[in-house]
Amino acid sequence: MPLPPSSRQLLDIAVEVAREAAATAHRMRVDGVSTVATKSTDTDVVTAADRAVERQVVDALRRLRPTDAVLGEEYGAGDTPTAGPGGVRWIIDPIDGTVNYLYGLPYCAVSLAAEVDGEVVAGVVRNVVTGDEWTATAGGGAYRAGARLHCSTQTDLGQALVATGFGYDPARRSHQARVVAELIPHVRDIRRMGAASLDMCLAAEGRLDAYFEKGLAPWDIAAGGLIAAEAGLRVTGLRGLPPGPDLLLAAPPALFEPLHDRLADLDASGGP
Ligand code: LIP
Repeated sequence: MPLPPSSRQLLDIAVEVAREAAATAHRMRVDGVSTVATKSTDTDVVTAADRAVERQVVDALRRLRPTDAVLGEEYGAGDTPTAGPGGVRWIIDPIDGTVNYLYGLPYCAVSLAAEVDGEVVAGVVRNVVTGDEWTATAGGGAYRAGARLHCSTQTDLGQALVATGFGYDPARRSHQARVVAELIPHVRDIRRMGAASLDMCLAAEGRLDAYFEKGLAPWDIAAGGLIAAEAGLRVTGLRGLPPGPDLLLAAPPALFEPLHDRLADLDASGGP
């Protein structure tokens, strides 16, 4: 019975595959991309690159680790096997920040994580345009360009730069906008940049103080959430829940409680 792969081995595979995928995404962006479909609403777009990149990632993972499972944004689990006990499941966002990618804005990323028994143990987020790359292993820290990352040490919510995002459904967006409208007088400022994984990576290195969003999918959360947690951020839902579609909050220890409580009071995890 072969030994299970180490987190380091899984990260090495993730980085190799993500770099090749990001190169494809960048090349397709230079060549010109267009929307090929929409999903939940007419602004929730899918480009040919989203689909091509996910197919490339899955094909690469099949070659390298043929018995692993996958979960991708565009093709789900495909025909890959279910990950049994101790098995590996790869969680793929081929292009996080798809609207930015479609508009040629340099804030979009390939996000790839390895999960074992429900725990993300390795993850990589690579900006498709800039080549900036963040990595982490569970218990092994978060890194960019060889430097270990540490989150913000900000202690005053009123001085905090807080990122968030909005869903695609108009009714949900109205609720989210109301939350932001009530929050913004109590923080330094808000940033909405359009890619959850990159927002969590910037929070991991203190270039944002905190991040929250309702409506994220597992592929938005997996790699960026590990990187944020390994950099010292608390990554949770509200009221003791784990991070998930109701809400993800990533905040440094000193800001967590005041920001959590204000978001709970504003019903940030509620609404449509
Ligand atoms: C995006 C998220 C972002 C959110 C966007 C969108 P996608 O993911 O990363 O945080 O605000 O609405 O959901 O759709 O580009 O993979």
